[in-house]
Amino acid sequence: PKVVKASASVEQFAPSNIALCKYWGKRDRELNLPINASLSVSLDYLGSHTRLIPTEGQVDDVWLNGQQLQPGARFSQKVSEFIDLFRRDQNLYFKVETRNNIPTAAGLASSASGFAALTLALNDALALDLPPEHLSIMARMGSGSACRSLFTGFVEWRMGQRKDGLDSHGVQLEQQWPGFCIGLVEIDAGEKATDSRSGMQRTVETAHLYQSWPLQAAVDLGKLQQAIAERDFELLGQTAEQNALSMHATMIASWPPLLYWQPESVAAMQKVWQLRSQGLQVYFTMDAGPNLKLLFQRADRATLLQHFPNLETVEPFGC
Ligand code: 2P0
Repeated sequence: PKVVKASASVEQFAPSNIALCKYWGKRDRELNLPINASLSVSLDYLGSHTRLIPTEGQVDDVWLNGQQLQPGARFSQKVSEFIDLFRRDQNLYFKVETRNNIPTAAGLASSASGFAALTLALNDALALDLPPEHLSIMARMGSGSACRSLFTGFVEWRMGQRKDGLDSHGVQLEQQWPGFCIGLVEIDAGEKATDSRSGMQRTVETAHLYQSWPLQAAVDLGKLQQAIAERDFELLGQTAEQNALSMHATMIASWPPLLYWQPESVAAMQKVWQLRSQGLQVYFTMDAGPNLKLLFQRADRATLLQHFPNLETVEPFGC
């Protein structure tokens, strides 16, 4: 993109997102190009606020949730390398303040919303005026799943076919689903031992089972599109839960094995299955961590809260 000199400070917000069909595996690690298409739902007001203030310094000064990071810290380096894509060889540095309002207790990843908000802020600070799909492509370079956080509601990440990645970005689905709820079940809010980036690389390189993953994802994507178009909650829930468990199966089949679950994760899964056997329409999905995200409808919220008292619920399409 064309770059002009930044002047005033800017602030932008981007939501976190939960994938119903997961992104797991890259065909290009430099550009974050996925092996499969994915589909997510954005979490409304839960996400990252990022402010950019031009500085006279010769390095970016990165703050996360009110704390200044060391220039050598991993997140700080990732942010600075991402700004390099916009800065190129210009003498242009920022104080970057990112605040996540995602309840830390929920243990949700914040890199998706963080890089999406940073992309939007850079677009403003540098007066680039890039169209949404172009912003999504840029956000993807920071973190793959960030390309979905550029949009609200249901979002499909089209994997694309080009080597340069210019056709690999998020696309917002037009359908809304009032009453669609997501519940965050905290099992463990701590840092995970293996981040997604190295976890997916290990899976692609060592799990023979991974060969079946692109097929599973392609079938699930079609089912989810149908479920969303027809507001078929059972089809959506079944597909999302099976997709998440299939992704975890490829992780477990890696070497060294990758098991993100804790005993309490399994107990929560069994609780969901038991509630379902009693007629409650509740499903779960899980990412590269021990926490569960429950999928249900507003009418079942009160009943569900009796069984998961600490459930933090979000309605991506409002009330
Ligand atoms: C997803 N995850 O679709 C999947 C499910 C985790 C499990 O996207 O290396 O942080 O920055 O492209 O985007 C997390 O992966 O990885 C992720 P990079 P990212 O939500």
